[in-house]
Amino acid sequence: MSDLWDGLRSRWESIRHAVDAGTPGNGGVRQGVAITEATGPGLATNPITITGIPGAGKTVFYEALAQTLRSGAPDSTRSQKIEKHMIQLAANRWRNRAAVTVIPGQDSTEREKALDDTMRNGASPHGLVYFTCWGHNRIWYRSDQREVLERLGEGGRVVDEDAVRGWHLNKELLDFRTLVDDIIEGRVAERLRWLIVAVSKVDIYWDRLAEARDYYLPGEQGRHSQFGELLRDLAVETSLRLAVLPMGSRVIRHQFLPGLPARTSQLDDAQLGVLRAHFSNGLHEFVHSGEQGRT
Ligand SMILES: Nc1nc2c(ncn2[C@@H]2O[C@H](COP(=O)(O)OP(=O)(O)OP(=O)(O)O)[C@@H](O)[C@H]2O)c(=O)[nH]1
Ligand SMILES: [Mg+2]
Repeated sequence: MSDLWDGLRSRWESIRHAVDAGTPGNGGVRQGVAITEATGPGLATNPITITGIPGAGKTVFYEALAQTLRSGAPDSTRSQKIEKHMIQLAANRWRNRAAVTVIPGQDSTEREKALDDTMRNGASPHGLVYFTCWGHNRIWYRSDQREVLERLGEGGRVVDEDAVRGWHLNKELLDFRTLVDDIIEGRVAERLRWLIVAVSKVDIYWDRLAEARDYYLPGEQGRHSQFGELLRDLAVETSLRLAVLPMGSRVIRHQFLPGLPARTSQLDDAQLGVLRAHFSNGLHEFVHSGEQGRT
């Protein structure tokens, strides 16, 4: 078991080195994996679901992955509905399509319906990308921002960026716990073969990347966060292929809450390109192996 986490950690570290160097490097990245939006008719094979709590970066991630994000394009807004896409993955002579579904983060009937349609009642993706951002979630509406500010400040407590991050991480943990329990107990995604935890928006906290890594990736015996514990449960109780990959999709400043200092991106577009290349590589690996695996 510790081999698994050691392998995932060394992959994470090689990606970090490659980003610092500003080139894809040889950190296991296979040159020439290209992901683009598929056009024309084709079979909807390899269903992939992207899920995670609101404002984690799912919608923008898809645009970065499929390379449809234009520089200077307006920022995203809160997703109200399920977003369905078809991508083409290509590496050397291997080509395939994947149907990608992005579930909106916000609790709503639309979200429940999206989960029913993609993950419950016999429906199941082959792959799941669980989207996280180490507590740098965007709170979309001012009324919600005010509410969080008030709740965190109760009793005269100081509201700083770590307090806000903690708030989001708690919500994320509850969401991921429900998902993990449901997967293990066979209530959702019965035909799932792999799960990638995407640790996104790393451009905002590149200077604290090791802390984020230790939060999301189980360490040696007894050294893991509650999130890491859930991943261990998945590794023990299921035969899913697992990965934890850093990602950055777009250089955008992050404001935790009004009144707190904004954080600007510490990476440039070329470095985000390196992250995308590694993520695309990981996705290709899993889709490819899933195709050869169980049916
Ligand atoms: N700096 C930075 N900002 C990002 C990144 N990815 C997303 N964002 C910003 O984070 C905010 C939320 O991103 P979305 O992709 O819309 O979030 P979402 O997960 O789709 O949110 P819901 O639609 O509420 O489920 C937007 O302002 C994005 O521009 C990233 O990698 N780096
Ligand atoms: Mg969205």
